[in-house]
Amino acid sequence: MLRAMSRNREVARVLSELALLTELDEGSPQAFRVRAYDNAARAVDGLATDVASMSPSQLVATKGIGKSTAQKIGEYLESGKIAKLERLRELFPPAYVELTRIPGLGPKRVAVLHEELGIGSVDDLRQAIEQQALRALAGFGPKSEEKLIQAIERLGLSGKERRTPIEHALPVAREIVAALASVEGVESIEYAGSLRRFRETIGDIDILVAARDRNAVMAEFLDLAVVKDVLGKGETKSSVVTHGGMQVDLRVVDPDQYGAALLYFTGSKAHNIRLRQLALERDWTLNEYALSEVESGKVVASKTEETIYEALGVSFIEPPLREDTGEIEAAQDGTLPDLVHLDDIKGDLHVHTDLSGDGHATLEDMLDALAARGMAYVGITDHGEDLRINGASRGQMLAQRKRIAGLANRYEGMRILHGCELNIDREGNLDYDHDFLMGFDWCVASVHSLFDLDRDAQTRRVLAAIRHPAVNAIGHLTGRQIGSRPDIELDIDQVIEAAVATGTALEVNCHLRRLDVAPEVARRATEAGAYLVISTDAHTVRELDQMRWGVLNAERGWVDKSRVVNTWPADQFLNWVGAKRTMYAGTTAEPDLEGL
Ligand code: DGT
Ligand code: CA
Ligand code: CA
Ligand code: ZN
Repeated sequence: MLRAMSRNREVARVLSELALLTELDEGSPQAFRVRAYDNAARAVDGLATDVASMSPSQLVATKGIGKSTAQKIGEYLESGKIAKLERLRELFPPAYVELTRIPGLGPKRVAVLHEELGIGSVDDLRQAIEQQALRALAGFGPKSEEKLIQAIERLGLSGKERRTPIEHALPVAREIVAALASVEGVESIEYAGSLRRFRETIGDIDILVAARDRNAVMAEFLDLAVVKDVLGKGETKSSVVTHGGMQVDLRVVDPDQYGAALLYFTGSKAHNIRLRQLALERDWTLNEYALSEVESGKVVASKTEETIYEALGVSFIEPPLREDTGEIEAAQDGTLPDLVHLDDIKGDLHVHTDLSGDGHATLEDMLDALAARGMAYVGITDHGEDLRINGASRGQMLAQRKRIAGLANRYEGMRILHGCELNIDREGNLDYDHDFLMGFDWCVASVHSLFDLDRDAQTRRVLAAIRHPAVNAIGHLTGRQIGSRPDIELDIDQVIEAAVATGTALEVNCHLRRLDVAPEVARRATEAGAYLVISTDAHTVRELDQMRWGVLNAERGWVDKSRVVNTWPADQFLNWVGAKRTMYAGTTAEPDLEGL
């Protein structure tokens, strides 16, 4: 059978890898070639046609793809390899790449550590620090040793098993699933394990296939371009390692057993153990093949997860909840939250256009794409003036407001709020001035720098932003970047309390690198009565599709749909937005909200 799917995702992933490794090689993300590969990755990912069907001249004619990159794409499509990439992979294995993500390091400093001390992994670095070996190097001292060890610990990077941030694991899994879905005889396919539960870091990728003929899909799997080494191959299970250093397990089961296998391999282990106890109470057993009677072996349920949960007398539990943190009890009592799903989302309230220095699409392109996604209301939130490289001046903001007003008729049925992403400075001050801020329909305020301030200082500045009448939401609250930047230290309880008191939402940032607030914070906040807003923070049209990841992150936080303001109908949402502003109507100076 011919492969119906396009190879765009695969080629985009290869170009991104090439950009990353070139950055390590050349020492700067601004290097010309790094930017060229990055732009090309974005361009290929956004293509409407299959990159594999395009001629070299069509490739070069595509915006974002230069001549030399087009050649590399051609090389890859023809041979499955890019010579330069192969060379860079040798130079920079995955353990080395991980080192460069540690805050305070970076390509150049890691190169020094590698040359001077032979450090090639986080564990090497840890040992060297314990032996106080770094301080002998120029540019390093006892202080940097201490900072690095703290970062390693706060990010959970040391130890035997390297875990991969979901940002890097998920695209690989989706690419493999897409590639194998069209193989002859495949009836169902999904990724399972921690990835399906949407954990923020992934040990290994588990892929499950239902097929009557196992050989075809197994052969195709071992032959994928993403595979570096085969660790083991068998009739029902094979394991490989990708070029990015991730292990992938593929299991092929009989279609009749797919539900039982999916349940088992989705886990978590703790959740499985609890389910098995429920089965035993009924004199049944539950394993990866079926739920069945102990005595007779007769199968009670096995084809779908739904039938197994039903037979066990509990309601269906969505994968992100399966951690044995109360979901079994809640499913027995019928008290599971009414989880939010992608089709509940009616608005995206954190969207950048090319008015932000790091935005890539025009206002009209973003709005077209939002309208195509059926949004009932949106907030355009380019950076405020304080982010010097990226932000917009007052004049630019006012011009944008006018432009939006002029577009209102073009997007009937979609209310466009003119907003701003404000920067919270060291003291908690925001961009512009009070009156100018009150002129926006909607504001998100976020921390973009000074991640090292102490807990009191961080908490104080975030509270100040929450208490500002123009601020409707706090963007990416903790500033974390999974696997590479720890969350800022904050008194989360105080933040939640102030959010509740002022009617300010906490954002669930959908970017896979952020997923901020984290599920635990989302759970605590909503239990305490706070509202959330799930926002893409898109800087490209493509990133608008990230909404689904924020939704899954909120599910993992047990968030009830009613707590998510952008699931509300437009009227309810707009009333809520207006409420905080009118609370302070007529005030000319910053009101003192300390007492709230
Ligand atoms: P990871 O890979 O460390 O991010 O986490 P998981 O949850 O993907 O774990 P993994 O890959 O070791 O196994 C996949 C699933 O298989 C796991 O979530 C539950 C199931 N499983 C694995 N080992 C056991 C076990 O010893 N007992 C039970 N009940 N289930 C297991
Ligand atoms: Ca796994
Ligand atoms: Ca596994
Ligand atoms: Zn933003």
